[in-house]
Amino acid sequence: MKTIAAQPFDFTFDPAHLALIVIDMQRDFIEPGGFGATLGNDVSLLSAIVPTVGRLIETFRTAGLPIIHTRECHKPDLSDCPPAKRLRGKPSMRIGDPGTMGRILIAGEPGADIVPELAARPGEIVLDKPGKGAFYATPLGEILAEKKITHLVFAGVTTEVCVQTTMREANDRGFECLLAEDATESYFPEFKKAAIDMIRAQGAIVGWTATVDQVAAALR
Ligand code: C5J
Repeated sequence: MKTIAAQPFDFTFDPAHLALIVIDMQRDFIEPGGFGATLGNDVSLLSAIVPTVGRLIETFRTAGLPIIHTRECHKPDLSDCPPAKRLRGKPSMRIGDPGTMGRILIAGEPGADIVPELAARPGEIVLDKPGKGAFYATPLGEILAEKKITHLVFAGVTTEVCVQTTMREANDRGFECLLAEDATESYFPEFKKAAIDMIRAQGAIVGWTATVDQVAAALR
């Protein structure tokens, strides 16, 4: 067994049952001209964590542990995109519209891909998901069961939307979950802080948080 010096208390796990889930580190959220930018967000906040997420991924690669990357995107015919999602708000471009990196949030388009610095390596799983949570309408649950995973480390964007939703889904399914707090980011710093506080409040009601250095120290 190994232990990460986490908050609100130590996170103890068997490395044979640990996996990393990297949520939506896609060009559409992180680069100018993508979905995040069409919603009026400052994407530079998110691009700043790319090296830290890369360090966490390398830690798991070195330890030989499973890595799952997710991408929020939709089929080209939008059959998996509820109209409520596409039509809500007043973005400058909607899901499926042609943007500078191809059609916004559409599978197979350049903008839907993971930023090149964090591209998946052979053997790593890349899961396309139509929702905020990575368990909804994907085989994630079956993949984790097949690999006998019980403990999950999370990274990616955005903290309070797809990361927190997936962590809550995982928590409800019985996984022990830890968020790498410097390998996740929000367009709204106050939302990131609130999400981290919520996750570890009430005796880790959703899960634990720790820095990438703390995770790496335990896996070395
Ligand atoms: C959002 C995400 N924010 N990956 N998606 O719409 O958090």
